[in-house]
Amino acid sequence: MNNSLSIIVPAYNEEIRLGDSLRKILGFVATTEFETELIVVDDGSSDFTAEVAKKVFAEFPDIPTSVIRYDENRGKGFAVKTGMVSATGDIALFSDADLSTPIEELDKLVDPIKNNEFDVTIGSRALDRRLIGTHQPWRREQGGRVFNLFVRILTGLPFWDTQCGFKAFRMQKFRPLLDKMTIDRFGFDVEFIYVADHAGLRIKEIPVRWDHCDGTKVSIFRDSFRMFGEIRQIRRNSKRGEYQ
Ligand SMILES: Nc1nc2c(ncn2[C@@H]2O[C@H](COP(=O)(O)OP(=O)(O)O)[C@@H](O)[C@H]2O)c(=O)[nH]1
Ligand SMILES: [Mg+2]
Repeated sequence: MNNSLSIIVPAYNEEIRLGDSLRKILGFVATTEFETELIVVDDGSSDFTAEVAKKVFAEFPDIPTSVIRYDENRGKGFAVKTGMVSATGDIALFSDADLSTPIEELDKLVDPIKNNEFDVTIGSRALDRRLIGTHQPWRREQGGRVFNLFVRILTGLPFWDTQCGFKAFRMQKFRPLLDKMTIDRFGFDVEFIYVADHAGLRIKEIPVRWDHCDGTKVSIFRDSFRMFGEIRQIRRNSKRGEYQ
């Protein structure tokens, strides 16, 4: 099995946080022996996100990189899917633009896929809370717990944190599932996991480090509300057999 890697970074109005993160990722990639490409998907930003990415990429001419941009903001899920469609790696990993999970954690997710133990690995903040340095604001963290409890009850999935922005996929197995995905915003993680589980892929939740970064683009009211609706949509889709 081949093990080239695509790293996908969805980015919405990230001109401030993105440059340093991309330099960290590319610096890390330069030290690894694996063939790796880096894809930034600019999710209809109204700032200089794409320009920042291109500028940093020009500093690392030896590493394959690309910037995908479209003009309308479609949501993190849509951005990640767009990156995956164009990814050429055997394994794809997506990471938040703020590197709340440091890129050095990559091996924890990628090695079990390389070793063919799992097909999908999901970073988790719930399994070992000692790995959390800076916590999310209290309300956000509690909201996350409630959300994950709902996810467990409503989907029957056995995971404790579906929302960490750090996940990896064996693309030969996951790519055929991409066109079943319907959720473009923050509920997409749950749909990814639900559909992968349904298709019999082997999924592992793995504790990773996490340091909350200020500058969140998430609105706790608008986005939580939407996310609960998205979980219900997943149940509806499933009942209608749309994930078969
Ligand atoms: N909020 C938001 N983030 C998006 C969107 N599209 C892509 N993203 C990216 O999704 C990632 C997670 O966002 P972030 O604000 O750090 O979330 P948080 O750390 O969970 O508060 C970042 O890389 C964003 O740039 C979008 O439409 N809205
Ligand atoms: Mg963040």
